[in-house]
Amino acid sequence: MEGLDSLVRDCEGRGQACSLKELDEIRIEFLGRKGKLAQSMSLLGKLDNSDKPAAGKKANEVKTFITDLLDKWQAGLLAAEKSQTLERFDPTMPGRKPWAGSLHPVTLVMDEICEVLTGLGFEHAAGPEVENDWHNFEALNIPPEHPARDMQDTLYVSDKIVLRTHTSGMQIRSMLGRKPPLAIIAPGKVYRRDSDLTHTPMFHQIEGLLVDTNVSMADLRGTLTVFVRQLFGQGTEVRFRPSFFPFTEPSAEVDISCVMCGGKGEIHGETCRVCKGTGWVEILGCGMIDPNVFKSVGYDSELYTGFAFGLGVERVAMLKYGIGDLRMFFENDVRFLEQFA
Ligand code: 2NM
Repeated sequence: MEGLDSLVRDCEGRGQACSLKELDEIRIEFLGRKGKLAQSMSLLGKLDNSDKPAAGKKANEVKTFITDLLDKWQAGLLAAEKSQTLERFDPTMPGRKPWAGSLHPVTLVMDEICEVLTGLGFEHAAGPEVENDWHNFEALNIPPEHPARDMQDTLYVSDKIVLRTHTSGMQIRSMLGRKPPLAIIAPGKVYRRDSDLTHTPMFHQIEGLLVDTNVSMADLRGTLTVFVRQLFGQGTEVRFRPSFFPFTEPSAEVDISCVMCGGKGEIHGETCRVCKGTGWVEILGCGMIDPNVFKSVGYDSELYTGFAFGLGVERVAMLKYGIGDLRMFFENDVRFLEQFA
């Protein structure tokens, strides 16, 4: 009887048991098949018969008591563990947003440019990325020996089939299909055999074309000035420099005041890295359509004149968003892309 009482005190004394694992060990120690209670019970057989009923009853009470005690501790430990994890959850914290896709910066800029130009009255044209020699070169006054046709610059599919090196083929198709007046834009992927820090074999281009009677270089200047100011801001300065393209005469390149330094050429006394200190950045090429191009599509160059222009979308996106490395557009790193959501 005394042994049973001390068993209860012994077990109560373990109340500081701190882990569920320790509690399991205590349960085995007291209630296991070879545990302390089982040992005490095995002594019952040696008692006088008259003492056996009372001792048996007592042993059962002790067993129930210890079982209840250990169950109570276990419940307490489980509750404590739960409060360490689940119930530490703070319902006032902002939730995790589900992942949402976003448009690629090149797509965003392409859409924006197209929106400005359709706002000015240009219509959308579309055409194939795999183009034949005539639409990509011949019709555009690019003769057979021109360096642009070189294997070094153009990706050939076969002798007379190329991956388009510009979107002009679409404009040739449009001119073949209808008469002036006509104002179209041709956006899309183009391919060149070029790959370094500032060139990729595929990039995006938008070209515009307008043909009518009495179209002049002044119309070209006015249209492109309005266009770049809508794209880069009304305060943007624009200048035209003489240049050369086989499909236009005269030709020009258009610079805008640097989007980074505002045309000053320096920021906080340091040379601007975007315009290299010149205050200007090149944004597009343009010109008056060469009569030979009109001849290719059967337009009377005595009756009609027109202008065209072309720009690289990645380049515009880099200037608009201040991106210093062209490769960012093609790596598809989500940490880069999600900034444009
Ligand atoms: C440019 C620069 C100048 C151009 C010409 C034509 C076409 F097909 F109508 F003749 N489309 N685009 C053109 C003219 C493109 O890109 C720098």
